[in-house]
Amino acid sequence: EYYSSNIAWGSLYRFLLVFTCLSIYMTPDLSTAGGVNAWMYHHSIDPPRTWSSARTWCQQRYTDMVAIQNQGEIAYLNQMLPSNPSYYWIGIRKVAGVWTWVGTNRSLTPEAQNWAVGEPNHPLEDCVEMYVKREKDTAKWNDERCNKKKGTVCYTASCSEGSCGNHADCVETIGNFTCQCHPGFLSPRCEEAVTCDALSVPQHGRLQCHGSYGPSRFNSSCRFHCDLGYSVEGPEWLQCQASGRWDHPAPRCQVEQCAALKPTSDRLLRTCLHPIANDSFNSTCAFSCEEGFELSGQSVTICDHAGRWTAEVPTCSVIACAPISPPAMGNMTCVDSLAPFSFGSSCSLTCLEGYTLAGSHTLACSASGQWSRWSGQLPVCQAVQCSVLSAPPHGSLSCSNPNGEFSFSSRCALTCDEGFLPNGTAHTECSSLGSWSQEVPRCLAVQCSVLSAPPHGSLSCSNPHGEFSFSSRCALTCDEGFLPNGTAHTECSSLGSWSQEVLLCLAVQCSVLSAPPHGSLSCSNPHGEFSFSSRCALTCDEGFLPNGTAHTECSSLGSWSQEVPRCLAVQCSVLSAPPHGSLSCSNPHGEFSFSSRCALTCDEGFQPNGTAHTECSSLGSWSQEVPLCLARSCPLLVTAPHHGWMNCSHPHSSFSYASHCDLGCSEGFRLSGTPSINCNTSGDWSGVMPTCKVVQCEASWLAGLTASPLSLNCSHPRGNFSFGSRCRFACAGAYSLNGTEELLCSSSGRWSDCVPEVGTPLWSAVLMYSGAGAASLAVLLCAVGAGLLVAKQGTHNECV
Ligand SMILES: *[C@@H]1O[C@H](CO)[C@@H](O)[C@H](O)[C@H]1NC(C)=O
Ligand SMILES: *[C@@H]1O[C@H](CO)[C@@H](O)[C@H](O)[C@H]1NC(C)=O
Ligand SMILES: *[C@@H]1O[C@H](CO)[C@@H](O)[C@H](O)[C@H]1NC(C)=O
Ligand SMILES: *[C@@H]1O[C@H](CO)[C@@H](O)[C@H](O)[C@H]1NC(C)=O
Ligand SMILES: *[C@@H]1O[C@H](CO)[C@@H](O)[C@H](O)[C@H]1NC(C)=O
Ligand SMILES: *[C@@H]1O[C@H](CO)[C@@H](O)[C@H](O)[C@H]1NC(C)=O
Ligand SMILES: CC(=O)N[C@H]1CO[C@H](CO)[C@@H](O)[C@@H]1O
Repeated sequence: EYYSSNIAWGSLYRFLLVFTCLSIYMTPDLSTAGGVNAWMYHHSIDPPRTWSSARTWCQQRYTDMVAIQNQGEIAYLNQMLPSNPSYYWIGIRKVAGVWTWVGTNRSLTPEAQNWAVGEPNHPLEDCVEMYVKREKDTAKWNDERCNKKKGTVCYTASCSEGSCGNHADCVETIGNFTCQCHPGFLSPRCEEAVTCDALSVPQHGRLQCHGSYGPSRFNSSCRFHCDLGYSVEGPEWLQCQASGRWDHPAPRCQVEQCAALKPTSDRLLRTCLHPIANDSFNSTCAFSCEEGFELSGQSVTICDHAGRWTAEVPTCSVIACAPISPPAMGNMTCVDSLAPFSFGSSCSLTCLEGYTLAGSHTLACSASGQWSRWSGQLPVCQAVQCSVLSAPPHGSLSCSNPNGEFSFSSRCALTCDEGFLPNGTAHTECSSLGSWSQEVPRCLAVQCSVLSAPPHGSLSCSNPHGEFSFSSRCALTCDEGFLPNGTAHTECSSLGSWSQEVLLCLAVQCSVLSAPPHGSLSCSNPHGEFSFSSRCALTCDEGFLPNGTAHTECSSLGSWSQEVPRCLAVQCSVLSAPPHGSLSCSNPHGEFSFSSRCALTCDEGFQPNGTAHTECSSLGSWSQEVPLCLARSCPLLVTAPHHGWMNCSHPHSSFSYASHCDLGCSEGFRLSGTPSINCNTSGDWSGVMPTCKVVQCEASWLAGLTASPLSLNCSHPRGNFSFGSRCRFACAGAYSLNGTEELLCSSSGRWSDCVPEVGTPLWSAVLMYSGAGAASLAVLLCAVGAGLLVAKQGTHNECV
């Protein structure tokens, strides 16, 4: 701003007109394009004033102390002001250590400085005077103490608020002002902003503009943006300058550039695509290595939108195979084209004498090997092999194998199982040529003596290892009826001896037989007494018989075909005593057997009907039969008693021992004699036959009847006044019968009713007439009858 102002002052200088308080009116020597200027100065030298009072004086009357801003003005003032020995204060002083125009409050610029030689020169001299019309250093400035008193120079301003627009400074001229436009604005009132050329939108980018005075006007600014992967080449911001030009040329959008890729190895292969430009945004490079080398790092890198590669360039290093060492018992020689045990290395392998190489003789380190990238597995040096030995049957091999099984210098020893012996040298060794020093012998079974079968026997042998050899087992089988004497088995031991030297067959033995009582044995013994096939026959004494087969034979199992029977006495039939008898027997050889004798005894009342003795003969028959015991007979009873009955029972037979007869009489008769008789043991009846007599009724009452009017008419079919007798009564004269008309003698010997009396109609007369005799008699008779009845029956008292 000051710069601009300074320029304006420089251009205006020659056109200034100056007035003074002394009415010195200076007509400008030139008229200007800026119009009429009217800048008025006023000065006063009397009284002299201090700097502060000088300023107060100016400010009270005019605008302010003079502000000198260029050399032209200085020269003019020097010329126009009258000479004053104390010179003149000007409107500049030190404020806070800085020389400042007090009117405009602007610092003194170096261009505007007008110091006399050697000035300013004192720290305490804060105000400035001007040497007007001085001989030396005329019109120059000097610092002075502010309380010194000097002439006063003032000025009057023409500018007022609103004289110019907002974009201009109002510049005093003589009696007038002029609008001094701020940069970027145009006259006359400086309200129009300068215009710049319109900017065009960049390729691969866009534009953002902003201006407070309109697009592309002064002070408008534009910002450039570029698409992803592009960057602004040049200033990002452009501003329209007061000169009407942009402060910078318009930038371009430049694709982001990545640094050129530097190869890390001459084995590295690269393939790149550059869709936009070389090594720039979106460029893609793929890496690989030559054969035998391997990539370490990313195989692809891309130039990103910020111009950076996404990955560093990878490196190629030679492929290394695993280090290998020569096999045991071998040597190795390697040739390396690049590095030890690396791609291109080749190793050849050999074995020491006596060993053969198993596997490849040469191993190459390749890029695609299978085992640790070698072309093959590491070979081994194997000892020379002999044939595989196997132990013969019944033997076992124990080998020492310093170089592996059945290999060079292996030594094997044969050990035969127990009972076996090797048929040759038991040791062999694998030679350096791969052959055994000798064959492995066989293990042969130990031999025992030859066995032959004994008489009555045969041998069957199992020979697992040959006839009559170790562990042969022979079993003796004896013919039927023979048994081995002791063990039947023998076995050939591992020492060549039989466990049992002699085998024999002996006949089977049956138990010793002895003859039973009453018998004798006779035997035939082809193989010894009571042995297999011995036969024995039993003979019994007379009257005795064997109770089974009399012959027996010793079987092959050692048992008799049957037991020797006993000799039993000949048996007669079993006798039993007849009824009512008992037998008593003597049995020297058993009941009812040969020579048994039996005698019959009959019970009392019985007697045998034959010979009572019999004997069992040797033929088994009784000398005679046993008789019967018959009951003794009593005399035959033919008839029962007259008017009676006989009831006989006969336990044995009719009218014999124990027969019993009950005897009785018919109704109305009574027994005279014993009511029963028995037939006793001696055949006699126990008593004589009784008789039956008719029952008698009482007839003593008859005597009383002779003096009574009763009539009595009796009939006696079985005897006088006995069972069945009937008596009828009747009364004579005027007498009536008082009672039954008829009496009947019952079978029990009682009358059927009481004896009647003579009737009562005449009773008193009768009584008086004939006395009490008849009546007393009748009462007596009835009393007698009743007494009899009472005696016989106990309840019959109807006549009492
Ligand atoms: C003062 O200046 C203005 C414009 O600069 C002009 O229009 C005017 O006439 C001048 N006045 C005088 C008295 O010269
Ligand atoms: C003059 O300017 C200074 C700084 O530039 C400021 O501090 C001071 O207040 C100003 N004085 C007046 C009267 O404007
Ligand atoms: C120009 O623009 C800047 C920033 O936009 C602003 O600070 C400045 O005051 C402006 N100048 C003018 C003269 O308008
Ligand atoms: C860059 O590559 C991306 C992905 O391939 C694609 O989308 C984009 O359009 C490319 N940009 C340019 C400028 O070619
Ligand atoms: C004979 O006696 C038997 C037995 O004592 C008896 O049962 C039977 O009735 C009697 N006979 C006569 C006619 O009395
Ligand atoms: C019959 O005899 C009974 C007694 O002996 C006597 O009581 C009764 O009076 C007699 N009757 C007549 C009619 O006499
Ligand atoms: C004496 C008397 O009169 N007797 C008689 C008994 O009864 C019989 C028959 O009833 C007669 O013939 C008797 O004359």
